[in-house]
Amino acid sequence: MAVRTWLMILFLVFMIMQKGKGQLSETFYRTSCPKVESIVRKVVTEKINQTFVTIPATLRLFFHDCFVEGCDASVLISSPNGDAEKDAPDNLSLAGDGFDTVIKAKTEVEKSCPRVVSCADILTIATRDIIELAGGPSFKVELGRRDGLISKASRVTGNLPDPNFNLTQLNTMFAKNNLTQTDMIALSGAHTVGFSHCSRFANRLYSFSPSSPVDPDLDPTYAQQLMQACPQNVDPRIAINMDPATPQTFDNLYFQNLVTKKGLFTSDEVLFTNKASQATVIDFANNPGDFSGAFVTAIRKLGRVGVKTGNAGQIRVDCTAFNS
Ligand code: HEM
Ligand SMILES: *[C@@H]1O[C@H](CO)[C@@H](O)[C@H](O)[C@H]1NC(C)=O
Ligand SMILES: *[C@@H]1O[C@H](CO)[C@@H](O)[C@H](O)[C@H]1NC(C)=O
Ligand SMILES: *[C@@H]1O[C@H](CO)[C@@H](O)[C@H](O)[C@H]1NC(C)=O
Ligand SMILES: CC(=O)N[C@H]1CO[C@H](CO)[C@@H](O)[C@@H]1O
Repeated sequence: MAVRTWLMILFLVFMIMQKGKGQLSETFYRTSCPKVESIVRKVVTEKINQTFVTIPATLRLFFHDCFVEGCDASVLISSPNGDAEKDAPDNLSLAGDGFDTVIKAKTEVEKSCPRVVSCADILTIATRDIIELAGGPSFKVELGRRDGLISKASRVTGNLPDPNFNLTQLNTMFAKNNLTQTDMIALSGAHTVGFSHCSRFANRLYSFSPSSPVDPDLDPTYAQQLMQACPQNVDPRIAINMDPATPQTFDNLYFQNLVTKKGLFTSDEVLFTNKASQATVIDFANNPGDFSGAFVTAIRKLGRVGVKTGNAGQIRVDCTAFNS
């Protein structure tokens, strides 16, 4: 073959390799840190052994990270001025065990592969692991995210969904993140584990409307139970299980709860009451496999939101601080 043809082939191979560098891949650390997934898995397992809260805390942390600046560990940054992403009003409810899981896993990963694995990828792997360890589906994760250089409380406002959102508002916010209505419904199934503070749904119990203080879309017996757990003027630190049936298992009972009007937030129950999304909720309630499949598709898509790859951002050494 002519030299020119060889050069052309070389150039193409180079271009393909360059392209690969800027993309997420399931084998991203195959040569640079082959043990990363088993290292993270061990830390996550140990942490869950200490406290169940690790599971919902890590899952919600991943969601909040991805929806603000993309999945880039921006939520982990601590600012001495108290104006980082995690300092936004929603911070109080991000449980510390999620942060602790990533920080502990990073410490272990750094011992084997210093300055190679991003905090954003560690959070992604840990999230996959907690889902599986809570009884949810197993799946592979794409890796190769870089850590972001921006973390601002002011960027949180308007980028996270509110528990009083209606279907249109939910769809709009998820669509901004390249997620469909089906993705949004499946991801809402994350509320099958974890806790909510009373303040996030008290309006549905005490001040829904002038004619009906209790939200008519709430099962009356469940509403009574919620009022007992969350009386008016309750200690703001009190939190209750979001899935009253199987609060510690990642299953599709969340959707069965919606069908029986036991969705905790308006944003949960509306998925069933609105005809435009009801069929999907009924499908997920009746077919656990459909939910699992849709959830895996959706959380892998969530993991691609706003990612930095290639030479963008940095690989943080300390997940709570930008490299100096
Ligand atoms: C669809 C829109 C969503 C809304 C309006 C919403 C809202 C909320 C609210 C208000 C809480 C209670 C926080 C507290 O009081 O401590 C909560 C908890 C939680 N959310 Fe969501 N969320 C949504 C979607 C998601 C998604 C997509 C995920 C993950 C894939 C997720 C995972 C969680 C988890 C695991 C908890 C429990 C946290 C804990 O126990 O520490 N949520 N959510
Ligand atoms: C977690 O706890 C179980 C039982 O208590 C034990 O068998 C297992 O070895 C523990 N795993 C880790 C990683 O600590
Ligand atoms: C959803 O809420 C928005 C904002 O409050 C409102 O404009 C819209 O009409 C609502 N849509 C439905 C279907 O209720
Ligand atoms: C959504 O997808 C488009 C096309 O792939 C991409 O350019 C854009 O950055 C994505 N948006 C987010 C928030 O990830
Ligand atoms: C625990 C914590 O960090 N709380 C802070 C949350 O953010 C608000 C400002 O939005 C601060 O006032 C809190 O101190």
